[in-house]
Amino acid sequence: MKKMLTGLQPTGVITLGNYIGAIKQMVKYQDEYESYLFIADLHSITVPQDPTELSKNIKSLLALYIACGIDPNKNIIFIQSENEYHANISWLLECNTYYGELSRMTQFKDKSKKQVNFTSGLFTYPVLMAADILAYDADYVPVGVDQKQHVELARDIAIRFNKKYGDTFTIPEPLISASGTKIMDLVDPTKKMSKSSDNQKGVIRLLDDVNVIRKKIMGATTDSEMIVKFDPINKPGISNLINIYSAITNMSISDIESKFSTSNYGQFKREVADVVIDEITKIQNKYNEIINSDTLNEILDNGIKITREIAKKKFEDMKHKMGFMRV
Ligand code: ATP
Ligand code: LTN
Repeated sequence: MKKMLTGLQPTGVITLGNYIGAIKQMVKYQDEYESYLFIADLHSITVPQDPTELSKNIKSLLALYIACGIDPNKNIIFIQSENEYHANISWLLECNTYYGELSRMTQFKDKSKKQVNFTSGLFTYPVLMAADILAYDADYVPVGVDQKQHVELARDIAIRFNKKYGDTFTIPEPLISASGTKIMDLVDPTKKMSKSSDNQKGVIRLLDDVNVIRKKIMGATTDSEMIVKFDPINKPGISNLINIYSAITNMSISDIESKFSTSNYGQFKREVADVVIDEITKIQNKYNEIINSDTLNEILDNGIKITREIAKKKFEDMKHKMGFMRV
């Protein structure tokens, strides 16, 4: 059975973008693949985190995974920092990754610009991500397009390591949602909808009050043309709403254009809000049911037990091949 793996950072309540770009993909394929889903808490500290907030966000993200339809019986779910082998493997891979390669990562370029003083962890972040993926020989990595370059780097590192030390890793492939969707900020639709965005109005979070969600969608930036037509260059706001509607309802872009051909933007936005709220209400109900249950700890105990074994084996294999042994 092919393996699939992904992780999300506990950097705040996840957005509709995270849900559509990563989680929905995991749910869609959970019956087909052996699935690993983790909380990338080690990645989150590449930018400053408040410790109390961080622990809360970790728990909340776990509950949201389940609330979004991730079945704990079909997925191995764990916390990255509980598995010490990820950081160990990452170091061995770091010494097989070039400075030039990491310098070309566009996320690093963007995120480092936003801070006066950024850490070296922000720079080596993609290597830890490669370790997460390669430790489990994942075949597929469901991510939003913004992470594609990192998965490609993981491929390059795996190919290089295999060539140098012999066959060790499966070469992973990014799994991008069918429409290649990147959900954009509702206020500035040229910018990715991001968990850590400063402008709350542009970001829909899965735990937002539904009335707030409706207000955000009704207030989304559009254009003056008044035609519901997909044209990301000239009509980024409307195209973003079409993408959201399409991802939630599974309707094609052209069917959506026909359905709303005689609607004005207000009517279209109301319908987008209806389908988004319907989906998010189900998620919130499930979340409230499980957030304080013991099941969450049981899921994590099971996950760490399984994944520690697998990652340990990979680490030992790498060490052996690299010459770390007594002779
Ligand atoms: P941060 O703002 O902290 O960088 P983020 O919102 O970009 O967070 P991540 O935790 O980095 O979220 O990403 C989790 C997953 O969600 C990744 O697979 C990423 O590609 C996907 N993702 C994030 N934002 C979007 C978006 N706007 N559209 C589609 N997919 C997205
Ligand atoms: N870098 C990713 C989170 C992440 C991840 C991974 C995704 C860490 N390790 C391994 C897929 C596979 C992000 O910021 N979204």
